[in-house]
Amino acid sequence: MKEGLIVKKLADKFWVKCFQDTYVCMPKGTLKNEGIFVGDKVVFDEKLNFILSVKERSSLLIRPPIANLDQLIIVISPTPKPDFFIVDKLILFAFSYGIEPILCVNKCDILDDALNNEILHAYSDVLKIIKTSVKGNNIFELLNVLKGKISALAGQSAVGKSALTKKIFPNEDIKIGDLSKIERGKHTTRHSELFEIDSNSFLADTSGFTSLDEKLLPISYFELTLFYPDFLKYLSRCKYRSCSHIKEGNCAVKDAVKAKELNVGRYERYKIIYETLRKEWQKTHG
Ligand SMILES: Nc1nc2c(ncn2[C@@H]2O[C@H](COP(=O)(O)OP(=O)(O)O)[C@@H](O)[C@H]2O)c(=O)[nH]1
Ligand SMILES: [Mg+2]
Ligand SMILES: [Zn+2]
Repeated sequence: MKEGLIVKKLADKFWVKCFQDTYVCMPKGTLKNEGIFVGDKVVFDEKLNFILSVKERSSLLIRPPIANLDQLIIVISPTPKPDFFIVDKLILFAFSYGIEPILCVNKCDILDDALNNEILHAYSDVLKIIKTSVKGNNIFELLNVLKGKISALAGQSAVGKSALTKKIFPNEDIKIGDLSKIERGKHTTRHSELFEIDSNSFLADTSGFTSLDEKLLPISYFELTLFYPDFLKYLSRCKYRSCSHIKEGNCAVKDAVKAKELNVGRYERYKIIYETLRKEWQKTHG
């Protein structure tokens, strides 16, 4: 028996990495395929190539479906235009599972000041921001944050997740999409795979998406503000300690939005997510 890390899953087969060796295994007995994910640490029989059990997880993301992530690298780019709703939701998914989100602004070879300022204004108090350009051969900020961590790239289609991955792993068979085809809704990254940078650093490229359902967030509406570090620093100046920053008077967050200290778009998206979560809660709690 050995312990290993699931680095790839295809149909009913799992690639289990154990030091320098990789074993292609199947789950044994009552273990179900659907219950094992890339990123899982497993106990396996190296002679019979059976996975015997899955170790306890620190987290399991749904989209992308990867276990035990340390970091979620949320990739955006000037084209396609950032969908900040997806960004906000990915940040919330990461925070709520105890995964560190990092914002990676890719294609900075074509980034203009207006978008750059918008991104900084909305997110510099929320998470670490790095810049990359595959075209400009500039990925060192990304390489830096990947050290010693299990990370996944996530975000919209065509922002350059696979191009970044290919840059780091030139020998791997990674498909980079043709922008025009992807815009017609074709996804090029079909399965998740953890690529090894060194024995304790791994990176997964994942398929992009066009939307993300906030109803899947493991957060109740009244906890939502706790996952907004940029709002939290104003909370002590709101009149009510449980201020939701929506209908209450004397709200320091609303004042900060008016004063353009806080980003209006980020606040408007917050209200929409809050409302969805509130309705969800009412459905289940009457
Ligand atoms: N200008 C520019 N284009 C890029 C950059 N990175 C990726 N692309 C292009 O963006 C398109 C989509 O890339 P891909 O990696 O497939 O995106 P994914 O869907 O996020 O995996 C391809 O045409 C890439 O060549 C970059 O840094 N600068
Ligand atoms: Mg891709
Ligand atoms: Zn408030």
